[in-house]
Amino acid sequence: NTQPLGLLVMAYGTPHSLDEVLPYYTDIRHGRPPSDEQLADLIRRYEAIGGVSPLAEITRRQAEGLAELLNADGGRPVRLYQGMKHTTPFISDAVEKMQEDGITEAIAIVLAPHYSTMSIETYHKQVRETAARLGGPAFRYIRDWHMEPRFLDVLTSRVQEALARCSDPQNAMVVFSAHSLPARILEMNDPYVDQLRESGDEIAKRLNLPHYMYAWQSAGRTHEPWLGPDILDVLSELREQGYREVVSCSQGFVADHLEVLYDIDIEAQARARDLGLHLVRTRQMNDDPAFLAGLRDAVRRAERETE
Ligand code: FEC
Repeated sequence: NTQPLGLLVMAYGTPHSLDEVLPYYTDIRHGRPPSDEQLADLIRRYEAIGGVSPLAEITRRQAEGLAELLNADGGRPVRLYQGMKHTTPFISDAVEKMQEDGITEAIAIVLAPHYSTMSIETYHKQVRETAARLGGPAFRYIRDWHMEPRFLDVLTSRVQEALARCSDPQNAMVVFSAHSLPARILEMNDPYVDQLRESGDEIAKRLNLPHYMYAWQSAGRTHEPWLGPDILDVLSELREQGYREVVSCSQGFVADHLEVLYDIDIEAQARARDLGLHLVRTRQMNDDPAFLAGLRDAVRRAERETE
């Protein structure tokens, strides 16, 4: 087939300026505007990381880098489209553009490794609904890619590199984290928690880690219970247990964005400092070509599996 395969790369999206924080936050909250206090607090967090999040730029580099690798591997050429969940260009805009451009077959990938009905599935739903309304393109969906070998290779080296920055790596605790979700996913047979453990256990096995555990971060500011333990509480408990050094690996995220630059680098670091803990964060994937090669493999595999 010589017609290009549509490649829809999706990510969370971030406000392009502080003026866009209100519509962005309202979209995240399913159309309910935040209170003035909530809005001010989110603006304060963006200001603390420099005014805007680097996420939009990193997503662009990741998507373009992935398309470049795919167009250089001798396989079917791809045409890239980018769709964001909460800001422009929205997922539905991207799917409309694909249909207008005459793309009939496409692959959809989300820039987050672990699958949940409350995360990845909500992206897929938007694609499915838009494509159904327009009568195309036909999509194949990459559900998860947390066990993609080249992704795990990079993650392993990132943890290794962070441990090397500890003064006593054998006695440091490695804390794997991902974005928390409402605890009701536990009653929904959702694979999210198991997938986080699957990739974390694999890294631990490869590095023969003496101390590692799981925590959740960045829980939403709502009244319902969220998955725990929260990484901030974990830091306090680890100090009580006698740990002096912690490596934080936010393996559920692949870019430097608010939830890493604020929630870990500012908030968790402040907690660690108060406790007298040395906290070292693993570097994010961003547009590392070795990581993008893992995504390329995932796309080609999805293409083969559904042929
Ligand atoms: O750098 C940036 O500007 C964007 C950072 C960002 C990423 C991200 C990823 C995920 N989220 C996930 C789930 C939820 C759920 C709620 C929720 C709320 C927020 C808020 C901000 C925010 N998220 Fe996010 N998320 C990012 C940013 N997220 C800001 C709103 C303020 C706050 O609570 O802090 C709760 C919604 C509700 O109220 O109903 C649920 C998941 C991911 C990782 C997977 C993915 O990337 O899609 C899951 C990046």
